[in-house]
Amino acid sequence: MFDKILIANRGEIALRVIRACREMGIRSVAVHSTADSDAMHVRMADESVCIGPAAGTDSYLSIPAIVSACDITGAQAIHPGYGFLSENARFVQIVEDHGLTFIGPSAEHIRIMGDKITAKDTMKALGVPCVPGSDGGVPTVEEALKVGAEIGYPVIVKATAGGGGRGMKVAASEAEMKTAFQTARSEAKAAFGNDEVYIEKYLTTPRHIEIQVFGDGKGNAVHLGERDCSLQRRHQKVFEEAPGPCITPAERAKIGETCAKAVANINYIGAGTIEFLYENGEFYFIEMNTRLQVEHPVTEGIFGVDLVREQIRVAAGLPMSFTQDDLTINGHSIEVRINAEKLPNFSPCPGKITQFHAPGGLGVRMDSALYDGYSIPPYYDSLIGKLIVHGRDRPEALARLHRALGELIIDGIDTTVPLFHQLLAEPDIQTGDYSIHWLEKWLEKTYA
Ligand code: MV4
Repeated sequence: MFDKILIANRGEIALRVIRACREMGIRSVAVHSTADSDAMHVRMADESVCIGPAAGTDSYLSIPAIVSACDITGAQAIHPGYGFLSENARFVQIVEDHGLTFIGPSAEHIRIMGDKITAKDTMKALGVPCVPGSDGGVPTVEEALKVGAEIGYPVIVKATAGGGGRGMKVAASEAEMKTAFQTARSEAKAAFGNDEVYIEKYLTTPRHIEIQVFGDGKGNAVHLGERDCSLQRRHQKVFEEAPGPCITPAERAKIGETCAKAVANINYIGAGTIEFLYENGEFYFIEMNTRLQVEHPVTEGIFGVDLVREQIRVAAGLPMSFTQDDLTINGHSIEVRINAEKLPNFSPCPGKITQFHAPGGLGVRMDSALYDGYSIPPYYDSLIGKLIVHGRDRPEALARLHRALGELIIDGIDTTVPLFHQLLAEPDIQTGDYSIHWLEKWLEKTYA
């Protein structure tokens, strides 16, 4: 096992990893920018290294600075958290070339899943159900029209270098194809330097269901069920839950086994998420994320496992501490993302926290790097906390979320907390009746 791990991240996820390290008897190294000298992750880690100026590109994304920080402190492994360098195949390669361990998947798996056409081809060959569409890249409008005629409209044109909602255009009919295709291509070229696009049948009202998988890199893998992350605004998740309110145990077992088999087959190591659109009882693969996700705590809540501990174990060459048979779902978990943003426009709202009080009690988990008097810097993501609740069933989890939100105090800045009070009063949220478009439609009618 490692003696010392460096965490190449900040905020709540850095604390999350430091906590796992401490429970495992592993020393932790925080890295930070000059804007983060007073940040909680710096205070909580065993030691810390300043790696550059405030801008993320000069600090948390600086590969030489982070590798040097390992050298200085003697850290043997790097946990990337999410965002920043967590899905950067070149970083993984450099880390390994320096004799260090990247706590996450191989550079090759990150590269495969980073190219959305290759990811889809790979998953299809592994027996994972995909959205009907083009066979690989579509180079010309003529080809695009042919695909459209075959699969039928509406269709969606996606950039292979995109993902997470960037570089997509919908064509409702043949008449819209030329513009959709050309716009998608030129936007992809400008945004990613790669204009390759592919085409899929456009699903009109799906849910976003993602399967948590975990591999040991030696051909063994498990699944930890699904999360429903349909409640999003501009491709940013705001509310996530597990299990999915509309997924039956039989559906879960079937898609879960398919996903676990797929990642076992490629000797995948560590945590991964296989994203699906779910419509009319069918799962359609869209993307795979090769990192620990923001919303992983809802999965931890219902399975009672520590996913970061498992990431560290398999990175050190140890087996996972559970098998598929050990994994049973207990109750229901919900996470809400608390952002330093002002409603109704979700405009970033950094500033000084004059008072912070985290909720507690049975079934309540607050992952946040806030403290009284902390100043949220303006340079990074606006996520400042995640409130995660667990209950014996969904109604209990909802009641507990309502209760916990009432205890939470964040003064001095605006946050997304009022949104959750409002959402909890909505019948569709109470019954779990929502698709990927529900939140944006609700925001339109509520704040218009
Ligand atoms: C789609 C789709 C409908 N049909 N693909 C958006 C993010 C990226 N991960 C994939 N996305 C979508 N792909 C087909 N074939 C609709 C979306 C989509 C979406 C997906 C998940 C969650 C929220 C979304 C909001 C708008 C569009």
